[in-house]
Amino acid sequence: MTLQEMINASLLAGGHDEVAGFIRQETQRQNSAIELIASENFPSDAVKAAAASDFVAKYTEGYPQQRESGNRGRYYGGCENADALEEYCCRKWKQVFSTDYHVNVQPHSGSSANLAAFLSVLKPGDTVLSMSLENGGHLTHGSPVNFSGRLFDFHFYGVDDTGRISYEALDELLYSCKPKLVLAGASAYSREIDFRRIGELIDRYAAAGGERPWFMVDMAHIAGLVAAGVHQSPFGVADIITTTTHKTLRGTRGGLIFCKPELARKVDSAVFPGSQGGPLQHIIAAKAVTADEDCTEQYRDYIRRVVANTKAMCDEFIRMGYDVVTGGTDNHLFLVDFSRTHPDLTGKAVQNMLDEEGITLNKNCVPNEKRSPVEASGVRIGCAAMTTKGYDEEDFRAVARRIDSLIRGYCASL
Ligand code: DSN
Repeated sequence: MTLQEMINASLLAGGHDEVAGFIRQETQRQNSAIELIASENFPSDAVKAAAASDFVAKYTEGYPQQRESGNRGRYYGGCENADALEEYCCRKWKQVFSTDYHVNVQPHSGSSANLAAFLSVLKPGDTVLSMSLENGGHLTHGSPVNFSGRLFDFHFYGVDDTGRISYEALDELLYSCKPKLVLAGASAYSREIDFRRIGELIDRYAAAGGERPWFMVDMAHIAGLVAAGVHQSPFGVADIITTTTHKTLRGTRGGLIFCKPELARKVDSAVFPGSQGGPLQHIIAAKAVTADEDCTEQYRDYIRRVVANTKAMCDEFIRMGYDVVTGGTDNHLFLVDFSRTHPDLTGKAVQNMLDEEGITLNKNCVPNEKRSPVEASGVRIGCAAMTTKGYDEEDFRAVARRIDSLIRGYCASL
């Protein structure tokens, strides 16, 4: 019996026919769709099994007894197994990134990780410099409709006319905004981010008399590439590093925070009791399994295939005459910009049209976007999920050609 069949049988035995039906339909959708959302992936049955374990029942506010930050001790009895699990999980994540940074595995999500990271070193109203959402940043990096933009004074750098991060603009903003924290990381950026260069700009600013800002990296999208050594690592450069565990790391939905050892106490306190109560120990179990998997050569090989597949699909779009932002990709995603080649086509229309054909992706703003984010002039395409399903470079080229044919048909029908 497969894991999904066991889940289905348990739900039916409990009389939860409707919920079982929703889950069966989602399984069928995931099995039949071509999944190109760059932030999604398919975790293993082992990850999903751990997430469904008896740890789901355990309250464990606090931290394991052996905690290097000094924030130790739980507020409930019966935590000896949770302690052992959480200590194991922390050790394994340090191994994934070959780092001696402190790690907190309790954040429920990327948003929770970022909130705690901000609270660990910032006060409300402090100035932060980050990449704008319109240019490929994250919602929790200062959007005015998000807690981040409401709590802190965000200023933004972005991309230049070629679609690449403008490190020059970032440098100028350091001097004009005098931020307390510089944040790097993106959700829709296809090129390697030069963390060392940002660190050097901060060093030069501090040497010129500026108060040294904290350097934080949200590596949620590219964490798997960092783990596999195919993207520049922020470890050793950034003070605080956050990530989700469900994108290229291919685990359960969740968050992690890494920090330099001297920030360990502040970060732990900002997670609990600062911004969260009881951790999700069943999800920590699933994160531990994810870390087990991500330490392997098999996983590193998977990531290398993700990068090769993404390049192959991206090159096929370029060969067919599409504009790809920055003219290519270094990672697991790329952006197709329709504004010159198909001026009447919106990202939203392409997303909806492809949805009906069983191809799942998301609309995305492009540099110098003229439309609202709800319409957008481009789409974001990621290859991590379908590489997990076994697609190779030729499969991805074939999907690119199918998308092109569907777009041609759609445009002809307008
Ligand atoms: N919402 C996630 C994404 O799709 O990239 C993280 O920002």
